[in-house]
This record gives sequence, C-alpha cells and structure tokens, in this order.
Amino acid sequence: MVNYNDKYNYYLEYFNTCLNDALSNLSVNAPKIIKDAMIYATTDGGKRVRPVLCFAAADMLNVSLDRVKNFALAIEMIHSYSLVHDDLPCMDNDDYRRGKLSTHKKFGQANGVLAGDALLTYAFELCLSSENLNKNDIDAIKVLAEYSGYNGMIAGQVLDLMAESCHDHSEELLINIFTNKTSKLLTVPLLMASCIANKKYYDLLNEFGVNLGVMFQITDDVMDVEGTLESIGKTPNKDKSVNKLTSVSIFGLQGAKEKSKQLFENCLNILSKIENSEFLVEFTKKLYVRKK
Ligand code: GRG
Repeated sequence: MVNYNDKYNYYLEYFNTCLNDALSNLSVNAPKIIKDAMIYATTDGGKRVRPVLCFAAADMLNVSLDRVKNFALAIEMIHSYSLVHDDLPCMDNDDYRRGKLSTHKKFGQANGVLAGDALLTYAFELCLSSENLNKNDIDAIKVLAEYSGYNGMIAGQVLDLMAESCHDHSEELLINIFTNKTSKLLTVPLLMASCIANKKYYDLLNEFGVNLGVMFQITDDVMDVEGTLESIGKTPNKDKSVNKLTSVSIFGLQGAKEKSKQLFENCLNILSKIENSEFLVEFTKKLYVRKK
C-alpha cells in the first residue's frame, strides 16, 4: 500500500476540492443567507470520516474516486444537515459544533432548519447530476435514501429522543439506536462504492459498517464524559444532564471502553475477509483511538 498518511491526505484534499467546487456552483439566484448557512455548516472542522470511507472503499474495489465523488459529497451534506438539525433547541439544543457556533446560533433558528433541508436536497441533486446514470448509480442513491431516511438515521434519532423521556433503557434499545443513528451513515459510503462495483463485498461491508458505527458512537459517548469543549468542539457532559441513553449509562465508562474494543476486533476480523482492505484497517485503528 502507498503510505497510509499520503493516501489519507490525498482523499481529504480531493474531497475538499470537490466540496469547494460544489459550494461555488450554488445558484447565483438563490438567497445569499441560505447559501452562507450551507457553506458554514459544511466547511471547517469536520473530520470527513464518511467521504474518506467512500473513497477508501472505491479505491479498494478498483472504482475511481471521480466516479464516486458526488456520493462522497452527498454523504457529507446529509451528515452535516443531521448535525445542524441535531443542534436545534427542539433536539439536542447545542450552541457549539465543530469548535464554532452551531448553524442556528449563527444564522437564526429558521435558517438552521432551512439550511439542513437545503443540504439534504442538494445531496440528492448532486447524486443525480452525473451524466449517464446507470442501474448501479440508482442502487447507490436508493441505499443512501434508505439509510439516511425514516427507517435509518431518522429512526435512530426518533428513538434516541424518545429514550430521554423514559426510563426503560436497555442494551437492546441502545444498540438499535446506535445502529440506526450512527452506523447507517458510516455504512452507506461503503455500500455506495460497492454498488458501483456491482455490489462486491456488499454484505461484508454492511457488517463492517454496523460494527464501526457502534464503536464510533461509543467513543463519542466516552468523549462526552472525558472531553472538553476545546477537544471535542461541542459542549461536554451533556448526556447525563438530559437522561440520555448512552453506552456509558448502560455499561459504565470502563464497560463502554471494553465494548468498543470488542467492536474494534469485530471490524478487523471482518476486514480480514476483504482483499486490499489495508487502508480501512489503518483507518479503523485511528477511529478506535480518536480523541475528537
Ligand atoms: C435527521 C432531524 C435529524 C436529526 C439528526 C442522528 C442525527 C439525527 C444527528 C446526528 C447527531 C449525532 C450525535 C449523531 C451520531 C453520529 C455522530 C457521532 C456524529 C458526529 O460525527 P463526526 O464525529 O462529526 O464524524 P464531524 O464534525 O467530524 O463531521
């Protein structure tokens, strides 16, 4: 493999170029404030985990980055919209995100809602803007809609919010929430690349994404307890104050870390069955030890 860091930096740079192009192509006729809010919500601070997963899977499956670039953009737009809406007062009510004011704090609540809506719809506009869409593209766009929609990420968010006002917290409910709220958006970039490669390794990548997503969310829960505003870019210690169902509330801090280790090992085990997965192995290691 070309050096891991070189590849990672290449994916990031390529993504940032694509993102700048997509954002500078926003129609001149659209109101400036909505474009400014969309740009604010998608630039600066994001780790770009989902686009990197999309590019890494494409590379691994011999699909060019250019072929999946609109999918990588779409996933990051949908992810960013979910964060903008999650920060609204009617949801998690957070004033900070990615180390800066959350979008609704900067542009007002109505524009926060609308910027999220605009990013979601622009994601699908981008996916459909490639010339000569074929059956593989349609499969990829369908899985994006499913995994981010009412029976995917949104289902996870609904259950997550409902759990705040009940005390019937269980491990089963927790895993259901994490699998939908977090794993779905981390799995879909892998699956979209797989669709373009005629569904190669589709089921294994799905299984990998589920484990990776739950591991990722446990780390997020641990960081809520151990992190600071500076390190995590958002308000720490929020989960306990709102009776949130988290891996720490179910397993305890140490138990959550052990669960994360198990999931990390599952990820490596699944990747060992996939050819050319060295980059994904290294990336998974980095996500396992991440502090932000
Ligand atoms: C769809 C209405 C609606 C609401 C949002 C799931 C969700 C629904 C919002 C996301 C909030 C959240 C805590 C999601 C869990 C996944 C997660 C840990 C997101 C943070 O992802 P990172 O760390 O963020 O990749 P950056 O800022 O690096 O892009």
